[in-house]
Amino acid sequence: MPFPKRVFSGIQPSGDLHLGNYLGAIKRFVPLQDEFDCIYCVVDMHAITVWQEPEDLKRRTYEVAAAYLAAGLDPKKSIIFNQSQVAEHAELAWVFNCVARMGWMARMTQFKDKAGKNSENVSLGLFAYPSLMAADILLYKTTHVPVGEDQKQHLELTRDIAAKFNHDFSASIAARGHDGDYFPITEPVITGPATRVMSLRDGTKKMSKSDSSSEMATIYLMDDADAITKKIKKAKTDPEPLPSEAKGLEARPEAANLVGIYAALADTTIDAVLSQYGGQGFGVFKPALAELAVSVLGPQAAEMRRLVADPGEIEAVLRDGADRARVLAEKNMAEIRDIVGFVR
Ligand code: AQP
Repeated sequence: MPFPKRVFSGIQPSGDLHLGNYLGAIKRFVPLQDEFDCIYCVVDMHAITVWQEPEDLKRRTYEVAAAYLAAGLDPKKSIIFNQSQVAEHAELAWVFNCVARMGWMARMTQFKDKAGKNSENVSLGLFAYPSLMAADILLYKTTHVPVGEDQKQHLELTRDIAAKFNHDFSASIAARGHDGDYFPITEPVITGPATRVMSLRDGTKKMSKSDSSSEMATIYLMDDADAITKKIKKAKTDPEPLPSEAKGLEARPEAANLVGIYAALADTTIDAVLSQYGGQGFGVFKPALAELAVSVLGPQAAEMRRLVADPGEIEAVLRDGADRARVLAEKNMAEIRDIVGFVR
């Protein structure tokens, strides 16, 4: 039997949200609400895989929720909650720790990047991160996960975990009256012109919450109009004018990045941007991009500030979302315990 369509995605409250999080994830969450049952999570348990000051973790949890609401997520249509309020995420992650293989985890490039030369000293949670992510997704039998390009490998691992669970427990799944696989093989949804927004100072490096190399590399969602404009005007570029076709952006990572950002902010395509700006230099393009970015991000930043100033509204949304998520999670987790053979 096909699985009913369901979307799940999440963002870690591990740093200040940036344009990459918005274009690669949050903005794309919004239209999906009209097509799917959607669950959007603030993944605070993922965030603590690296040290977080407790007060910062709280503040950033509110900020991610505020960014969701300010971007247009509707808590009546979508379930919006923070992960730690639904304990079944941790419980299923443990089951998946026993399904996933060490070799699968050791291949994760994000772990290698984050651990760097310090791999003996990072938390065990950072190594097991993809297993918790698989639990987030599969706890709700999610069929579609909108994410940025950097999460592709983790989603492949989620598919491997689902397939191995379905295979290892196939007899138990069938004995409990389930028709076919228990978990769906989830589809990543990585679409649009800005699935990998790059640093404004280095077009080969991902824009990231944890990039402390330069203030000017990252546009934060809470930046004011002056900061956004300054960062775009100072963004690294090359001396050539923009090409009139996308092919001309190959081997020009900084130019490709800015054109991709423009296209995503304007809800258009890279070709359409180049048909308007092809042949023009950055002296024309950058001010146009800055104006567009301020017009899209400015009102959202104002709404985020309003929401976090008095977090009562956010707390109510997260509590209600967690109550609704828990109903789904408890039902599925009860079945999973049974499939695994836990006595209750
Ligand atoms: N630069 C990016 N371009 C497009 N999408 C991006 N995402 C992150 N950076 C970019 C997408 O944002 C969502 C949430 O990401 P996350 O909170 O799980 O953290 P991350 O992927 O590890 O991204 P960050 O912001 O760079 O955090 P740090 O610095 O902590 O690693 C995901 O859908 C992600 O793809």
